[in-house]
Amino acid sequence: MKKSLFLFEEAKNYIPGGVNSPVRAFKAVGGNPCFIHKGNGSKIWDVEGNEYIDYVLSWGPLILGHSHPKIVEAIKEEIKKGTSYGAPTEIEVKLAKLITEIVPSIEMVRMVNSGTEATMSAIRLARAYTRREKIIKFEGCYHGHSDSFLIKAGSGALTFGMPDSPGVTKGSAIDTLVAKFNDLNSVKNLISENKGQIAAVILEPIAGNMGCIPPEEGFLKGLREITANENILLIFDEIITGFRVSLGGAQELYKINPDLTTLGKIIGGGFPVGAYGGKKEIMRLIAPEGPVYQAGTLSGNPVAMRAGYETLKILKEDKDFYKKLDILGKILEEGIIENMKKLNLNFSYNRIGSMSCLFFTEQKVKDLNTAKKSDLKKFSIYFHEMLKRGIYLPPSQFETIFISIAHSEEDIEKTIQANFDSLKTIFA
Ligand code: KE4
Repeated sequence: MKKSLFLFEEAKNYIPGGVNSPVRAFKAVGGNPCFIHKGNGSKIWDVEGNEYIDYVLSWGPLILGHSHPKIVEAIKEEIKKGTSYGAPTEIEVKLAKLITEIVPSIEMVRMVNSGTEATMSAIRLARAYTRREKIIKFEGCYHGHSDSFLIKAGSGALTFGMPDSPGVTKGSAIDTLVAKFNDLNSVKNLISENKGQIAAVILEPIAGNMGCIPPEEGFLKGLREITANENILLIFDEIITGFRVSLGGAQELYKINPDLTTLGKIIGGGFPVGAYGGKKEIMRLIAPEGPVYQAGTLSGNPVAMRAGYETLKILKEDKDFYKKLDILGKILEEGIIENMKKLNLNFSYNRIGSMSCLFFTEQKVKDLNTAKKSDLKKFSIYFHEMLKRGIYLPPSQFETIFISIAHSEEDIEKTIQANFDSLKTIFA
């Protein structure tokens, strides 16, 4: 770990916290981050040459695994022609068309460069379309770092949100209301307290940022009904779940039609991309067709578009893709559950397809409060025990592991064994 440590110390001189995104610094689990040298398929190697089976996959984008040959070839071809023109290109039209074909609720889509940009823009659009200012988000759901979302529940769930970060003004916090995931009544209360003032409800249809938490029976359907009745836009943030839990995302899995959807991660094939889309009637408000301004120097750049296009084409053409991913996820889940039985442990395990999370609590985890019951100290030890055994997990209890199609059954078996040995070391 010497070289990683040296690099981390060096990095801290020039980059806040030595990282370009906070979760990478291992603060939640202690120790120092591995500096990664390369990735291929399901594996990554750190700068010391240690090999890991990767369950972070760049926080979701790499559903095909690292350096998929077809993606590498396509990017090479694209880059040889040029990298960015700040002008329209054919490939961005092809990707937009493909997304609208795969996700019926998205009739039009605008490309941006990150998930944060996508959700920030979607909220602006919702406010313009409804001429209302307030939004409802759910505690524990993460939608990027724009001011409207760095908000925690105000005192008493019926009052306004409060800044969750210095630099976020009361002015921007006041328009964000915070409900509880899987609790329709918390939404109904906020709506009745703010009649006619709410532009949108935004959520991760399957929460991936407080560990993996699926929606309970009726939750999404109830949200769709309540928002439709109140002329509130329903925004599905599918930046994780889009093309992850099924080709058409969570909205296909649960058969719910949101008014707007935000995308990212997988649609960029490993390059910086975000997108927001939905009904033409709403999207037509976006400049230059409409008055709602949103722009971006590298939005729709041909390299990222090509990587995303080729990725989605592979997902669309392999009719068994998601079945294969789900089988891998099932084998891992059953192996971990079996391990816990052998060790007389009964921790909570949530899984949807190739998204899952082992919570260090025996409580059923269905929202942020129950997720917070997890023993974070034990999780930290588990994280490092698994790392020692060549398994690279997200360095936080409140994240989700991802499996790629490049993960082999051998990788999964090795992970199950490492899980048993790690749990035994901690709890036996
Ligand atoms: P970005 O701005 O990081 O591209 O996307 C923000 C975002 C929006 N919506 C959802 C559902 C997300 O999960 C994210 C970003 N996810 C985190 C971790 N789950 C990215 C990792 C990081 O912050 O470094």
